[in-house]
Amino acid sequence: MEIAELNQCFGLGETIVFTQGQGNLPLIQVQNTHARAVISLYAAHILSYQPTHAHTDLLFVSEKAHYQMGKSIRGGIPLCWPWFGAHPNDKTLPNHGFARTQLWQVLSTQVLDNGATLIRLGLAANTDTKKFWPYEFKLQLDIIVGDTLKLTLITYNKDQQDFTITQALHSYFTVGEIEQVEVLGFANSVYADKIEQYALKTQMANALTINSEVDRVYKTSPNPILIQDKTLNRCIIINSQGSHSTVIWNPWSEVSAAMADLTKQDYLHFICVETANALEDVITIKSNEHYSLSVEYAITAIE
Ligand code: TA6
Repeated sequence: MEIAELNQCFGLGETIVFTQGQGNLPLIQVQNTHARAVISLYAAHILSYQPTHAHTDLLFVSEKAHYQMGKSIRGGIPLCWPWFGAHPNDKTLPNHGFARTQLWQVLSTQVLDNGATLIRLGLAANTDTKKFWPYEFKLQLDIIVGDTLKLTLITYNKDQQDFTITQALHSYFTVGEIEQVEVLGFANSVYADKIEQYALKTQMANALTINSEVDRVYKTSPNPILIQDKTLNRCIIINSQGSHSTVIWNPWSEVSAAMADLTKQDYLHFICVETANALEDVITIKSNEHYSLSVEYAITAIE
């Protein structure tokens, strides 16, 4: 659909406006009394969310991000689906699946009773997705832009056979200075350490601080997870459902410098805390059934 047609069918006054973004990719600009947000129809990718009371965006997006069909956008909230990380038995397939490199459809837009805005996006199996994955599926992302940001990713199995997925909402959160940040919620939690060939380790302390590369898949998804940021004087509160694993990633300086779509300093200003079903946390979805993964992000000031 062209931008004019999208505005005609799904635009809602000043609340929802479709525009052409970088690389000619269609964007949804959302503005209501609670917050504003920017969502790319390419990849159903949330690029920005800022509640009215907040001084800084929830999300980090790299200045060097690619806005190009076939490439993932570095930052915001990429959707890793139908597999998280490398494909389990075919390394030639794209890292983190293909949902983050497909153009999605708008299914509906709606103003809710409390003034929040619901945007419902969809992706269905097509000739391109069949190159990567043989199954018939429908994927739906419900985005509620209100005084919190709520996402629900629903996988519908439309195939005649059961299938399995792993997945993640790979959120890049803006932080003031990474070394001043504490991630809270993982006391006594087991994780697979990707930078040590997935060695299993236990984090005893509640607070995780970051001063080197971190790439972990925790085998739990506590509620809430807090990201305490003394520099920005805020706390990001994460509550999820349907997730049994959490990924925490910061590439630190060396890995960051080797990535074409991050600047040298970017690793200082983001942390990924990802609501996931990853590694052994594989979800089986029977034919004609569905599975929901959801998360809600809130921002509060630190008292
Ligand atoms: O979620 C963490 C991770 O899987 C890391 O291992 C790191 O590679 C990152 O995602 C980024 O992956 P990408 O494919 O977007 O470059």
